[in-house]
Amino acid sequence: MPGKMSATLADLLKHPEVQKVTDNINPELIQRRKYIPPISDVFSALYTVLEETDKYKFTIDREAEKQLPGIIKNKVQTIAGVESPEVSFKEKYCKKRNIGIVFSGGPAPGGHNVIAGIYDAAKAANPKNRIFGFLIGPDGIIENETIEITGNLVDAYRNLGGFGMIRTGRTKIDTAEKVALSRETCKKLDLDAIVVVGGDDSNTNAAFLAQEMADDGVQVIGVPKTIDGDIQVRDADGNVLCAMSFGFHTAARAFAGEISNLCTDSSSDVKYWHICKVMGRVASHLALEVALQTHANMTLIGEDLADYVDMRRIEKAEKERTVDYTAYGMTLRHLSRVVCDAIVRRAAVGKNYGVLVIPEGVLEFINEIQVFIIKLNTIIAEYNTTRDTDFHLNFPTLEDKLEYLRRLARRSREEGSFSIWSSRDDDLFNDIPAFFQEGLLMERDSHGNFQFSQVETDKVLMGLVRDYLGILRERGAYKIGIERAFYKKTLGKENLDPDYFGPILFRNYDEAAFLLVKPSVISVKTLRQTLIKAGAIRKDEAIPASVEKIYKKSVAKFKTQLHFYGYDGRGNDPTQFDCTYTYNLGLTVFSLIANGATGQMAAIKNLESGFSKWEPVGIPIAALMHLEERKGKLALVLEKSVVDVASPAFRIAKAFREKWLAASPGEDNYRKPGPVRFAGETEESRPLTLVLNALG
Ligand code: FBP
Repeated sequence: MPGKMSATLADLLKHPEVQKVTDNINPELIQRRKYIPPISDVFSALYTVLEETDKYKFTIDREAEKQLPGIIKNKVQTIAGVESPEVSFKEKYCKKRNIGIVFSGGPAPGGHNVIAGIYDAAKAANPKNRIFGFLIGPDGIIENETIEITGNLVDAYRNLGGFGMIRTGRTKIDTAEKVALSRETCKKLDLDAIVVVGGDDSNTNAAFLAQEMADDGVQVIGVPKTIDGDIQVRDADGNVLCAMSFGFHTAARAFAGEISNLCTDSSSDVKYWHICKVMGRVASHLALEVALQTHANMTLIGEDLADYVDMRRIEKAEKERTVDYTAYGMTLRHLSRVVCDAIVRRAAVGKNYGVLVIPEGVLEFINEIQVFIIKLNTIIAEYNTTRDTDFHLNFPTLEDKLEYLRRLARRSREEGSFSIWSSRDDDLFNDIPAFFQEGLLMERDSHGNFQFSQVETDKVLMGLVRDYLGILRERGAYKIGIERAFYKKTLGKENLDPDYFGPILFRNYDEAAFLLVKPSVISVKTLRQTLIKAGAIRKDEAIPASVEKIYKKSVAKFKTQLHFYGYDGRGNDPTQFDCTYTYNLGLTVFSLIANGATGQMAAIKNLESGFSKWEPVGIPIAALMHLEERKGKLALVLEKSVVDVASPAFRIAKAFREKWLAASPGEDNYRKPGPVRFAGETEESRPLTLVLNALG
């Protein structure tokens, strides 16, 4: 500005407004940290007691009985508040304790509030209680890498997302050596209890640690964490004890917010199909919640695909008096056809755009892929154990790995008893694109799980979709419907009679609101031939510009944008639901510890109802365990809870499938969940899946 000197950078940097807006601490953060989540009534009392109940029954696995004798008889424990218990109880409850806490597995919003809950309850019981955080996951226990968690540290992380305070890792304490080292750490820190905040595998690990450490007097308590939502606990009669792991709501809301924005963009720009892969390496809970939150045009649910039965194949086989095993579960090819059908139907009403949600674990539910995953899991695990070396180190390139598989196929031809990898497996595997072969062969995680987040599931499926759409285009079946009014207006501008050209150009001119160019017209050349044949133009005459324009508008190009929603949502700050849930979980953990429990998982019953009905409980982990194939061997684990296709949430979403696909003239039916908001009125207080499932 003339006559006015601009401020020097040094002056600018000193300016209070600059300092304010460039500070890491902004008003949002201050407000978050200050928020005090409501606590369940029982925790308002000075002390809490545990009451065992026989109300819940479990089918106990024989192997669990054998391997976990010390905790297999544990029961569900409810918590009650007491104001003035006996002196001996008070002494036990308030005795000085050292408690270690570890995060295990992927981050999930709310973890810091679990720590805050434990810290607040522990300090209230006895200010001398000390809480230690194991750094970077279970490695921190094995290697005795800890920090003491102080009040200031807790305050800095209250209501904040991520696991930044002590970080996390995926190591499993699964060998005698690691257990011995962990035991040493407990001794050195004089620990009374360890709290394992983790998913199904980590809670499994917690149960084994509880068994191992029982004689040392170290209690072990698990906490159900995972954005995937696949830790849900019911007893044998179907009574829900834990409706959802923490972190699920926040991640689902974050994904839904982003995907809803894509719905808005897609229906504005009308040129892209947005392909959204969402985390959930096995279960499709996140995808289902996103569907309910956004009403995206199409959401695949893996569990639904596995449930598919091809009646035509079954009938055909019955007539031929055979059994067709391929009739059960959907094949990848079939799935791609289903997706294509939806795309073609939307295009026919002028909507050559949309939003497709794919759960990252969808391939786990596709029979032929699942077979490969299991076979390769076994081959890799067997290779590593029999040779005490690493498959991936010894076979670094894809070609090396394929060569090893070829050797196995040769062996199966020579030795009749060797069947893990046959020539047929090898042939089928070689039909798969190289990037997907690489994905299927990639390193498993420390629990032996296939790492779906590393595989471009969406690319595999969309490759098939793209190929088949190409075929449909050639056949004249994939076309963009032209709005009748637009057609009339366009031809009118050139003074052509739309009713004359209509029946020549379109296959549905008589009745439809959106006109479909005849399947035989698949190029300007075939358009020309059609017009000549109908006598609309002479051989030497040009195609009328408006007619050509209409034809070109009907040509469907399949343009996609791929998105992956996972790590971003996982890093979100928790919703009020998750803040409250996790803080109360922390209080529950301390109550379990102070009352001497071990081998239990802290949980909140009635999460599906309003907060006033929440009921903190301890759930016996050993009673939930069963045998499952892991790293090629049967192992005792906690069962993952996948989407129940008979649940109200799924059935309702399925009932709306056609509406949300909106393959009919008119508006789409998108829903805007809005961003995750912390202050003010929030639109919903819990996951929609929970709300709906509570109805059934
Ligand atoms: P947890 O089961 O440990 O909570 O992790 C789940 C998850 O978020 C999955 O949805 C995803 O497939 C996986 O973590 C990604 O793992 P990583 O962080 O090792 O890439």
